Amino acid sequence: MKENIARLTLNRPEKLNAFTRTMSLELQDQLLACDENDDVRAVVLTGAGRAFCSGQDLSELPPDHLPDFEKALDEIYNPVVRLLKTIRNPVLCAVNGVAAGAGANLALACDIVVASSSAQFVQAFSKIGLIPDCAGTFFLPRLVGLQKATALMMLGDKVSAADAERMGMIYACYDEAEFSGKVLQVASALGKLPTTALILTRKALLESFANNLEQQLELEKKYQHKAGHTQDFKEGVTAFLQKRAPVFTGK
Ligand code: T3D
Repeated sequence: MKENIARLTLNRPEKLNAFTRTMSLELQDQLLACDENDDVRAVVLTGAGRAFCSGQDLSELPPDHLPDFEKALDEIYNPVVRLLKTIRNPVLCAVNGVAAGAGANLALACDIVVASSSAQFVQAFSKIGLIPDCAGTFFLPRLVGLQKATALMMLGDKVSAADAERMGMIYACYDEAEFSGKVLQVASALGKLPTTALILTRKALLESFANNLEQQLELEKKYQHKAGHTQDFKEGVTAFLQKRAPVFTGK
């Protein structure tokens, strides 16, 4: 860990980091460890080699020996998405290369997604007769709208990182040459911000999907009360009045 940032790397580059049960269990352990470690203020999720993640390892799905899909989602994918949305650290996804199937949707479940200009996003599921999972049907239409999401998911088009940025699927696309520097810059910024306020922001945004205006106003009141009682709030206002940069501790 450097500068309070934990870096988690999907690491099976020879298979474009295709997702396996073992990889999921390791990722779940690592995310939990970040959640429990007060020194971690931001998490970066990325892939080794030329890909971010090519989705489910298809060699683990022999067509003549069908797996229990419900069990697989219960144990391999859904726990990861839940952790990404509940751990006490903001998660930056650094999509270094192709992100396909569950790999694309794993990225979209992170708080902020940036990608290298060489990356592509592919909703590959329809090509093999499956439906998009890993919460893709939840996040993608909310990011790009129902029409684009439907077309991308039905047709399985490859979307370049630049187009993904243009359509609001991701926060930013950076030139390959400057990608790692930019990732570090965004991660460092996240690691220095008031962590509790960031996590309450994530919760408020997520819950807004199920709330009406009145419920959301009440929820903002509740979370603002929490944020307003952190040391970081005191520090933020004090620093502003003293005309200096704040030093947030995440407390
Ligand atoms: O219950 C459940 O578990 C269901 C859950 C499903 C969730 C899903 O994620 S379903 C979707 C699964 N993913 C895919 O269908 C994507 C398959 N891969 C591709 O379409 C392409 O590989 C890519 C678009 C990602 C990249 O293309 P390209 O041309 O850059 O690379 P490549 O040559 O196709 O792949 C390189 C190697 O990686 C190759 O192996 P080889 O020939 O060099 O030995 C290829 O077979 C391997 N690979 C790529 N993706 C996967 C994979 N091996 C296993 N599983 C993969 N998903």
